[in-house]
Amino acid sequence: MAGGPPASGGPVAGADEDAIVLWHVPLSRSMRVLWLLNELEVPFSLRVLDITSKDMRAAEYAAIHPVGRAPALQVDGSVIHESGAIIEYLCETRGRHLWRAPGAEGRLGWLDWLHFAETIGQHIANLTQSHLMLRDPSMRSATVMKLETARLGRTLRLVEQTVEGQDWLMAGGFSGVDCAIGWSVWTARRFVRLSPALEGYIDRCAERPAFRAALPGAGEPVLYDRDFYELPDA
Ligand SMILES: N[C@@H](CCC(=O)N[C@@H](CS)C(=O)NCC(=O)O)C(=O)O
Repeated sequence: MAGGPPASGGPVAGADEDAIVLWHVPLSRSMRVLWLLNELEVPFSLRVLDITSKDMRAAEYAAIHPVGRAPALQVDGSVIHESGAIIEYLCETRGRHLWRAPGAEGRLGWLDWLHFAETIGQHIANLTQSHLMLRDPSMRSATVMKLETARLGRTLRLVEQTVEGQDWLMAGGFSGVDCAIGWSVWTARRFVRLSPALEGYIDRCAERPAFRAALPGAGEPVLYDRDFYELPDA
């Protein structure tokens, strides 16, 4: 959103503007970025936010992310806010082996996967809201939850078709889009049962040391409190 909300395009007041800083809600979409930063082995600082507290709405954080979401990343003197844009920028500037540059073989497929992560992500967000944020069951719609679960499962078919035949999304091996889609599939498993091919894919993701280093540390607030959320009776 450079050129968009006021926090974009400028360094964070009082912070070393050369430093990479990630604002992160453990287990949320910002885990995509934390995982990638670990893969890249670049120095960075982590600011952990608790989504259930007032952290995200505090004036201090509004100066970083005017919409109060995670991730936010300070990098190269700017703050950027979309996990997909962050992944592309980090790969372009710090991990070209995990990128597909314009003109390179696989470029279109790489871009498609990067953005498809948010097609999956929107259903995860809706289900997270219904199962976790709407604590009073009378506020939930069982019909919408059922529909969102079916729609989430359907998005995963595209990933399944690909990882049935190869370990990673790109034929050339692990790349930045596995951080985007891998987190999405790994999180989707809290709401839908995965096929063996998808289980195999997230097992390969979860075996990576950089992924393990992106899991919540002891005492950090966690977004999800169980492995699987059953649908309520309609
Ligand atoms: N499309 C954005 C979505 C960011 C987003 O909505 N993050 C969630 C966590 S997964 C959040 O901060 N939610 C807090 C809220 O909605 O108030 C991205 O991929 O970075």
